[in-house]
Amino acid sequence: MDEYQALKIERADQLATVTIDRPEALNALSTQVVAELARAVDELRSPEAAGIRCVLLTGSGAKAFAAGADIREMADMTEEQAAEYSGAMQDVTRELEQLPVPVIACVNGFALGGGLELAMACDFIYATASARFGQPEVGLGLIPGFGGTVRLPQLVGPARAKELIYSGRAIDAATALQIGLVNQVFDTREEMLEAAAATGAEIAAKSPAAVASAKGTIDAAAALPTAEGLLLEREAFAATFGTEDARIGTRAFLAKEKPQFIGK
Ligand code: CO8
Repeated sequence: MDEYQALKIERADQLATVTIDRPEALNALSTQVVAELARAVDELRSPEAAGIRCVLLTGSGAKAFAAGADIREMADMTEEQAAEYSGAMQDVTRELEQLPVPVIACVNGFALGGGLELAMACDFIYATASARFGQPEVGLGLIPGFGGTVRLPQLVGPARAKELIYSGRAIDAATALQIGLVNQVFDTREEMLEAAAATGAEIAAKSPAAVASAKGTIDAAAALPTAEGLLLEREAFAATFGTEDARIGTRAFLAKEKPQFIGK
């Protein structure tokens, strides 16, 4: 993988870990971070990344996943520059969602504003007990601009999203767990990363073709009425029968063997 200044990218077996690495600014999403995230997501799609079956996204340091967009950079932005910044980061969140492999956000400390919006573009969120989540933008005279008005209501319902966005209030990990914003909470960062890697290994042992199809179907169906979603599922389900993995998986089951999936 290429050189990065604001990110660290590590690969272990079938797992890639992307770490936002600006702890001195609580991993704020500067234009450089956004550009490097775009490049990293692109690389995760490239042939060199073949074999990676799950991605973890986290922040370096003890205090933050990401404390939002970079307020220092934003302070003097024109409307035009803000549209460009928001568009670039919205593209990153869409591309993350469209990666064929699952992405697990591992939130240590603050996930505020754009930080929470980035975490919500991942497939699901693990958190440390010290994590705090919020959309504080209205306190800056702004509104969420990296997808928060869209994804937060989808995840926790419009009424809870409105209370969080209008008040700018940050909630703790226990509350985030209770409202379904995060899947699991851990005492320490190490425990969280170990658990996420274990989940990644479980995912990696399954058919990559089927996991990619399930991811695409769930995300596409979320934007559709039930009948259309079911139709989409029917087509995607049928298409899995055209894959090698379906033959490998069903034959291995019948032979009482462990399947060795190839991803197509
Ligand atoms: N941007 C830039 N720098 C930041 C940010 C940020 N979002 N957050 C923290 N920092 C910097 C601080 O300025 C400080 O730097 P320095 O040491 O040079 O003064 C350093 O990180 C440490 O921060 P604090 O001293 O403030 O640490 P505390 O532990 O006292 O406080 C908080 C932690 C509560 C997280 C506090 O830093 C804070 O409130 N940060 C801002 C949180 C916020 O409002 N985030 C939302 C930003 S807006 C946004 O994300 C909008 C997204 C859509 C944009 C649309 C496109 C235009």
